[in-house]
Amino acid sequence: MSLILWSHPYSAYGQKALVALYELGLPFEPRLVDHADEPVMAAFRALSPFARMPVLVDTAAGRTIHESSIVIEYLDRLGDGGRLLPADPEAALEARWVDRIIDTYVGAPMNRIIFHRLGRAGPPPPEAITALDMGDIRNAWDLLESRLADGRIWGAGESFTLADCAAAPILTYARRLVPFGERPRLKAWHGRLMARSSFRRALEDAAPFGDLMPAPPATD
Ligand SMILES: N[C@@H](CCC(=O)N[C@@H](CS)C(=O)NCC(=O)O)C(=O)O
Repeated sequence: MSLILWSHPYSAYGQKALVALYELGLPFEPRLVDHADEPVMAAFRALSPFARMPVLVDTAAGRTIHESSIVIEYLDRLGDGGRLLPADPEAALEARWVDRIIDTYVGAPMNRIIFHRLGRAGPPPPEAITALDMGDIRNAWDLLESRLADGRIWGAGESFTLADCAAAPILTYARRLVPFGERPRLKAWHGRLMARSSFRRALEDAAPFGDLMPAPPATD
């Protein structure tokens, strides 16, 4: 086996890469990023410039790949190609667009809020900063709700792509900070993501770690 995935099963971005691995059926060896294990963390920090997971190491190719979206592009090439990044350039553009919106305006503000709540990112930020982060997530919900108005089944069209790998875990966590509210298409898409077997497998991997999210479960 030549692929090693450095991650933690509870990590949203780690799950994003996991969903891609399970979709493509690629064998890999999971390597746990265990914050309590200093030698493991030293090895991880040496691999990851910002100490962020996931990191994919392809030992056969002698390559280390950072950033979940790039990890998925790389995995898609190792698979049959043209699946998670569609071969059609317009469809690929849409998949990348949805992925960027989710990463930049949902995942990044979500992680800022979570890491401060967990006490892992210095003193709490001023309320105004948290309000801006929540506002970005709310705007992203509106944008995605309107993008889904064309009746697409998945995030970027009729096939499951990079956009859905990103959305499955990140929407699942972020809706606990900013509820979906009255956005029926977003809710229905998330329901389909929750039922997808690749994401169910990723959630099963995370289950032994319990619920680490510093926010109440979604009720909407
Ligand atoms: N832009 C990065 C974001 C990765 C990221 O923020 N990962 C979080 C986990 S979800 C992380 O590693 N945080 C540091 C930590 O948990 O120690 C990507 O797409 O891979």
